[in-house]
Amino acid sequence: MPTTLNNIAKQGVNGSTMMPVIQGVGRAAIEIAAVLRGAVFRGALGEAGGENVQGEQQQMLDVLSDEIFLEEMRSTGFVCAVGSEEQENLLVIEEYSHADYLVLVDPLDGSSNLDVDGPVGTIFSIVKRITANADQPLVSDTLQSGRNVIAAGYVLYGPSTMLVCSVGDGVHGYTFNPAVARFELSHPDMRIPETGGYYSVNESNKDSWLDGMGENLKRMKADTGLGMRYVGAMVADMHRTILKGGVFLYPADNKNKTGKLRLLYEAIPMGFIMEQAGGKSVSSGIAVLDIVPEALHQRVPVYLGSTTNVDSLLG
Ligand code: P6P
Repeated sequence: MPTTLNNIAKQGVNGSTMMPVIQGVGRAAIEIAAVLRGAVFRGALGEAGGENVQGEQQQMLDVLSDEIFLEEMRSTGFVCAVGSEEQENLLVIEEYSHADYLVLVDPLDGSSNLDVDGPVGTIFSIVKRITANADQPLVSDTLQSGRNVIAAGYVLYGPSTMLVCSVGDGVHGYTFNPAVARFELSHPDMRIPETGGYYSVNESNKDSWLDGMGENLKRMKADTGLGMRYVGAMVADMHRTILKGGVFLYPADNKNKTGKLRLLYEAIPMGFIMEQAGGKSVSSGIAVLDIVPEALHQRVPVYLGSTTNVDSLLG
């Protein structure tokens, strides 16, 4: 009998409470994957005509994925609010505003890959509310360091649809099996290799990097001889880094002086996964998971990967 997402209930101290929420992520992933695969026939590729809070052109599928994800979080009955890359403010789920958990999400990460049929993903992180259940959840409920994350993970929409997640008891990968329309355990206990793999970065920015990162990368490349792979979707680049080893980085630069990637729904969930897989996650000299967030859409530089490579890169 295959192992399904129900297996999460047996993992660590938080598995049983996290299983229903992660099953909700799984339902959203199945629906988003179906929408992506049929988008070209429904005229759903391309821009929605507006900008998100990030000042980025929203794709129609960004908007739809955000709606699907919110609806599935509502249907769990355990989520009181969602902080989304696509929404300026915290979205309170009114009928469950007394529930215990908040979810941070990048509903469709790397959506600029969509019109070239490239891989995209969903990134999520789950925290327990700080406000009393009798009160309305607030943005302050989301501003918790990664050390308070209860569960996190990502969905990779590639040749297969994979849901990779952790409830603090290792990292486990589930692949969607279309024959039975469910996720089945395919990559138990994922661990990042200590050596080998690739460095993964948008090297076209290197002349504008801050913090001497251009020299650091030049030194690391000479020291390790790593090849380079870069997809431009964090989920795909991170998934390869965890499976093959190496380092993924997005330094601060003259255009994004505090970094491009978002702390709450990109860096923290991916840092949580990376540390659970035996790797290292650093930003501006400290562990990503030790940063205390100050704003819902805060951006940070990120350096995530095999400990030896991250240490070699950052000196
Ligand atoms: P660039 C996608 O927009 C994203 O947020 C991440 O998924 C990805 O790692 C990064 O930005 C790509 O940025 O500047 O290389 O296109």
